[in-house]
Amino acid sequence: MNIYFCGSIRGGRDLAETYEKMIGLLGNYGKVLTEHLGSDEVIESKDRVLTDREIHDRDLQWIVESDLLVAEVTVPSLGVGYEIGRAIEMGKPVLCLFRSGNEYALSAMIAGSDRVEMKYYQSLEEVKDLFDAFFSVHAPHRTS
Ligand code: 6IA
Repeated sequence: MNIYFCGSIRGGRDLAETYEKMIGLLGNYGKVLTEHLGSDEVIESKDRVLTDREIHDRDLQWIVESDLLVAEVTVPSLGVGYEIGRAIEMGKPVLCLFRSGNEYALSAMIAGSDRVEMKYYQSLEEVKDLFDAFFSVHAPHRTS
């Protein structure tokens, strides 16, 4: 099971720690292709040497290779929105998570899409339950 996790980079790193924790949880269900998203150091060291074109093409190829996509959508990010749209067009299951009770407003293009599973959370405990529910439908026979 290949999992593509999305979280804001140039859109803002306010929730970087949350991304890191979500990536840790997702590791229980499969291989997270975008493990670097939780760590500023890794993004800086690995991706500074890549051009924007190389980052775009590599990430898109990873979406192709993924079985599904999980996006943390609280901090607005053009890249995350773009990835969600591309994954939908490829027919991949998409889970979007928005942390309730903060200063950010969720785009109607995500909140209003019937092609994403839109979920709201406040704690990581809730996120665990949301992952269990999502993966029990989309990866019912997983072994890890
Ligand atoms: O528009 P954003 O930068 O917030 O888009 C973030 C999303 O696009 C993430 O879900 C990533 O999958 C993807 N993405 C954007 N930039 C990168 C990147 N390097 N490395 C990997 N994935 C990326 C940017 C490095 C730079 C800040 C030094």
